[in-house]
Amino acid sequence: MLRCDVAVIGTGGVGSAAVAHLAQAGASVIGLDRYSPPHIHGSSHGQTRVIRMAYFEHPDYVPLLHQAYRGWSDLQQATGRSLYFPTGVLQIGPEAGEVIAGTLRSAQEHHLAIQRIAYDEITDVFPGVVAPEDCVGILERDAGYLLVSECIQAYLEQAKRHGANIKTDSPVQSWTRIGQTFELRTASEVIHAGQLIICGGAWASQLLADLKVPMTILRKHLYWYANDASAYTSQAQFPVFLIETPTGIYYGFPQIEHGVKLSRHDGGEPIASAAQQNQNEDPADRRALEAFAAGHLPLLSKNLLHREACMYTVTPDQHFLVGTHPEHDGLHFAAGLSGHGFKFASALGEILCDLAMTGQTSSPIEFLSPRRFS
Ligand code: PYC
Repeated sequence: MLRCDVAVIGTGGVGSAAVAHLAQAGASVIGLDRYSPPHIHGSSHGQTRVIRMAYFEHPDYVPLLHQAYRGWSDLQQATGRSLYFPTGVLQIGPEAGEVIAGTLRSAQEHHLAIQRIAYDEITDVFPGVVAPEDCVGILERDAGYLLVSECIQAYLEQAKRHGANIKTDSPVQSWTRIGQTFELRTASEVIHAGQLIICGGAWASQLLADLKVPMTILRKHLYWYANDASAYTSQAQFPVFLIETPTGIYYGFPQIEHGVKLSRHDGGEPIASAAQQNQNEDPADRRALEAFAAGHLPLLSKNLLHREACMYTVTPDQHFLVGTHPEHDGLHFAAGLSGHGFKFASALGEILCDLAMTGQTSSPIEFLSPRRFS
């Protein structure tokens, strides 16, 4: 039997950060993952993730974003890797829509620098982008993208350097509480841990079933198109973008290596469990995305170079579940990241480390407590 101070189930974005922070804080830590991260079976793959501060989802995320930006910068410095690319983020939508109204609210409440771009100026500033009618643009310059697999690799390197034991290809079959100890079973091992952290991504709805918060797992598709025009390159100052249209919210990135990555943020195909995930194409999703591209990114090639599928794990209000389990005081979790969580992984890893090491955190996470559903 193995013993440790803290066991972490799931070493994707948040779990790898938690393991690294715990190991650096001097805890004996075992990180377990059912695959070998970074991998394409969960929610932390697909080359890039958006990072932005004027957060349309809710202004309460902004303090956590300050912490997340600091965390990514520390990780870059500690590992010498380039992880964050400040290309700027351009958001376009109706003035009163979810994206623009929410972004303006966060920017105003937190005094964040943003630049408004009128509808008829958007194509002048960004040749290659045609905004939906009657929409406005907001450019946030101190925003951009993270390289997702590289972030996970960097945290896992840091974790190992500080003595963490990372067990890959080790699905946790069960966890139970025995007195003050958590007992975890894999196919070949029993682990006893003083504290348990669960960051199981799409597997969280099973691992945290007793939270009784319904989480919907959605299959989502990522597409990379060839780029014959210089318009969509970061050399041409092309930013990450997110566009709210009458038919959906689409987003994409400047060209990186293989091409221009595009995806749809809303929608998605519900699946009963993470075990049902596969890499199959969804022709209707692709048709809708290509109709969006034809209308709003008219210089983009129609040549699809690459495609991947990933999963969102969505809570009823699309806000995260983070904190200490209401019935198990040594069990901490980050779950239900609802398709917008990766950028927070550096902050959430640090917060989970604080909770496991001290039982508290100074980060403002009360709004993410699962108690809001009870
Ligand atoms: O987290 O900003 C985000 C995002 C946009 C689309 C998908 N995720």
